[in-house]
Amino acid sequence: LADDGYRLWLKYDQLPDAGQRKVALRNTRFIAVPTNASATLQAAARELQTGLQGLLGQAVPVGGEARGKGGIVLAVAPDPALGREGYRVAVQDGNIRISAATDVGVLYGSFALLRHVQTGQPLAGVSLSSQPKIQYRLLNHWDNPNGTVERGYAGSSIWKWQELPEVLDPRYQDYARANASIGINGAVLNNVNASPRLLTAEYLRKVAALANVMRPYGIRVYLSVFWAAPKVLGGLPTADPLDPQVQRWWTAKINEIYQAVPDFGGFVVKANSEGEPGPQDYGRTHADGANMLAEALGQHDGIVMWRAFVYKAGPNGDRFKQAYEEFQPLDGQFDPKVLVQVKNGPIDFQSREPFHPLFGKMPRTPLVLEVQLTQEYLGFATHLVYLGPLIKECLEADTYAKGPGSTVAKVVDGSLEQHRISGIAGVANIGSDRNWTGHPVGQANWYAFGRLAWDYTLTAKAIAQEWTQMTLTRDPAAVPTIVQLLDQSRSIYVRYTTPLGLHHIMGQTLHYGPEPWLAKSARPDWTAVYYHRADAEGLGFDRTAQGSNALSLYYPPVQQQWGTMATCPLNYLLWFHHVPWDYKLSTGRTLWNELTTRYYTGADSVQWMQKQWAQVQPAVDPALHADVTARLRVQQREALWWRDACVLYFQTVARRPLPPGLPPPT
Ligand code: GCW
Repeated sequence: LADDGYRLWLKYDQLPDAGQRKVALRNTRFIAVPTNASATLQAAARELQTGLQGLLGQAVPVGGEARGKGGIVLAVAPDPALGREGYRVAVQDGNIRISAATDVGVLYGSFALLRHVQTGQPLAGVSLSSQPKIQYRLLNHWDNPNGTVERGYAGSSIWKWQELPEVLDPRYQDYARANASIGINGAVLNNVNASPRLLTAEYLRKVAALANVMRPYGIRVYLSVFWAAPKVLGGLPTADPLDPQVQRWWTAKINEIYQAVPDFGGFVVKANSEGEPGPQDYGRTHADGANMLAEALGQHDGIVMWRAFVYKAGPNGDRFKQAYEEFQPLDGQFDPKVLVQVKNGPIDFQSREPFHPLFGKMPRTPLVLEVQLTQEYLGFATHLVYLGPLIKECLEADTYAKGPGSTVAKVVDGSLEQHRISGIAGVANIGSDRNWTGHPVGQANWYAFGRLAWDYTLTAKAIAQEWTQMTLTRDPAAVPTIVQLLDQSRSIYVRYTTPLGLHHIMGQTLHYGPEPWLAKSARPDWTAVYYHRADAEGLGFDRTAQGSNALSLYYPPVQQQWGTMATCPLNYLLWFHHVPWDYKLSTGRTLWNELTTRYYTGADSVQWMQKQWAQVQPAVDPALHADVTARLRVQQREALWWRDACVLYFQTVARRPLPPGLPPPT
């Protein structure tokens, strides 16, 4: 049977090495779970049983008591060193003991043990221990009640609202398993451009049904909120957060939600952004709005994630600065249950952005990092782009808030300011396509997000390797070839689309393909020429003191590094500087020559990607291999489209010949 990708990385196909299977079988003769085990422990035992049977080719019995030695024992025991969700897997009294302070910790430990076997590591003497660095690790679905997914490229929504709550698609459980296996512990079910419908009694029953499926897997459900719900659902004349009627409406609504979903996680709010209503409609601040919801949550164990993605039209403002200008002054005003959710980066999920200047500048507010897994600006589900390096780059960026080493990761995990709560969110790339993500390699982005949310010290490469071994092949020659391909893919994409810090020059309506010539739009800051500023002198957006001065939002060491053309890393150069075409870069080339060279080498590199992929053909499932091969063909064609469109357009402004050796655009 062809591999349709449905099983994701939870494939559990038999280990090829018979010797390894034999050793593993000696250590997994039984799975002992406490009697009266919770649904979570039962899920852990079931997963181990299914997984090991597949991997080792022999059924493993599940029972109440350890039957001597050579089995797996699941144990819940207090262990302050592990926190609420951490686990330990160790050999004890001749058994492999998976222990944690909570049931869900044991579940995470069980998945860790399976991953250990799946990636071909020996079971004898196994010793694993880990706990998450970030507390709320969430997927944000931009799914609408009508089944569409905003910026979704993998089919319609996986939530079949009209069939719920009666019909429970088995996919919901597989979704929960996949998330639990990488430590994701929350799902925001609906689009941040939220329909008020989700808050109706009718939909809350459906939400509750989904929550019931996810609960055993340690996943809580959350909802995005339509700010004007008290008006459109409650019939109130206002949605002013300071109006007592509005407050009462939300309190009652929240109580209703918790009746249906006792472990409901809380809310995400997009307010006063891109036309959405919000507290500013009533002269109130984001803090007024967020705090009202937090108060209405009362004693319930829920949080409010208030998005900082705001910007307004205006020819003189720099959109780069607007979230900062609106939110930074509110630091210290938010309720303890509120986190402010900040995108990577200051503009909008571009293929490479400098880190958002809010990180490190709101010390009294926990900040959620929001990354986009669905490839809105990175080639949809057609271009192969592994996002591990992108997410890592952001997390490792140094804000210098408290001196060197004050990374975005340390802001986000709360350690820099000793916050009580911390969170990270990935905008999901999941849809109803049989393989979940459209592009088979999109699965790696879901996987990498979960793994980094749990432990951002893992390298993007190590994660790519795990995923490859679990999902594509265990062939020792093929694995490094694929890992190299994944690891390079994002920088290649940047090269043939937006090298040297260019940004927001994509096709305007779909956000697909190049449109650097776009000069007119309903919004002055929504054109490509606004962002690249190409003119007879040069290229790039001057964000130094001579320009928009967005650079001043960062701490001085960052300002210093990025503040001059000579010291600014080439990857960010055109984000911050208007660089003369003939300016000599550290590569020895002029800007014009470097720019065009990058477009050409970037597009050429897609051929390299094709070759790498062709090489591993014997080691990968034929259907899956053919699928990726076909998508790479599109990618190759479109890399040339990007290259030619951008080079030819910028040439009309730069009026310079291509550097010697580059063939003319096709
Ligand atoms: O990137 C933009 C998208 C919008 C999205 C918005 C946001 C959900 O083009 O589709 O809306 O960001 O993040 O709010």
